[in-house]
Amino acid sequence: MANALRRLSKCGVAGFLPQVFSRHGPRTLPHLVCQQRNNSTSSKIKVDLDPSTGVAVMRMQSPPVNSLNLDLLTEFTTTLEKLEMDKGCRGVIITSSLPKIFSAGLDILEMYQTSPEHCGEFWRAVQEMWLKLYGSKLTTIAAINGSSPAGGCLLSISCDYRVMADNPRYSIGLNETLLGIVAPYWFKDTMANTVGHRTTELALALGRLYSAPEALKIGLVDELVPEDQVVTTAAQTMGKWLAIDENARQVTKAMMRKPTIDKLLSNREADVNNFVSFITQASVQKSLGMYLKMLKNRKG
Ligand code: CO8
Repeated sequence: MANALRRLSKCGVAGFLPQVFSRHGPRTLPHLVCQQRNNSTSSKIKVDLDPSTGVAVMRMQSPPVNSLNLDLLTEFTTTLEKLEMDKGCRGVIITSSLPKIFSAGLDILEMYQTSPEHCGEFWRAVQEMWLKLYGSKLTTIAAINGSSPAGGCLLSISCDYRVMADNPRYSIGLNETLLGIVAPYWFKDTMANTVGHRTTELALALGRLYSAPEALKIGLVDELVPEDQVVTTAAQTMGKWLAIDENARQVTKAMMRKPTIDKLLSNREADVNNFVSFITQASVQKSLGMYLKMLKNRKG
């Protein structure tokens, strides 16, 4: 825990210097500013907040595939927290600045051949990201402009609304069983809250990755649009959401999501322990190693 807090505070203080772009050009909001990193690591998330609309765009920019490693997760959570505290921000669009990839999901290298302590720290960061995003009082829209497996899918379905690029080559789903691992109950709950119990059962058991048109059909995403219109469509949709009475919308969101969130909140450390004891098993490590090898071989 001490490690996690150290890392959070490291990133909270030095994680990024948010550049805010308005029609009047880039500016830096004082309330979003923390001290500049004292190393040369560049930010993994670019934030553009338009003060005239109150809508921020968070662009993940962590090549090659926006895999959610400890740094990206921590920065994601910190960024969202800061936007939540910013009175000028009412909605967030989450997208990727990488071509063809929204997010490859959790970074497998954080879970493969690492210590139990590291796995625990990593898992707390995954929980934190989900708790913040799923429970955010802001309106959140995923502008899914590429493939979005596993943790990338979780990130998407934790938003209020999903717009995806209409490209059958892009896929989305909770494919954990293909890696020989099991989606935790709160991944499963988030999915079931989106597409229903039976569809989730089939999706999880088979590790289904749905093409964009299939994802629309089962309600995993809400809308497909041409690739170059994903963010603009998300912005238009955001306008409709922001026209709703803020308090009524927030209370409704909390009513729908709180029971799912509370389940994890009342059980967080047990969930970390479950994850660590599961992921460090020799057989699970072997499956992860084989999956990584498969990803490499696919290239050749
Ligand atoms: N983690 C770490 N490295 C990754 C990941 C990842 N999730 N995904 C890709 N990479 C690496 C590749 O190995 C490759 O590395 P290298 O260049 O060293 O060979 C590099 O990123 C580029 O990948 P590709 O060449 O495959 O890129 P493509 O553009 O061809 O394809 C894809 C992009 C479609 C995203 C493809 O990389 C892919 O399918 N990746 C795997 C996605 C996946 O299965 N993710 C699951 C992660 S597990 C998770 O999110 C939930 C875990 C819950 C745990 C619960 C336990 C109890």
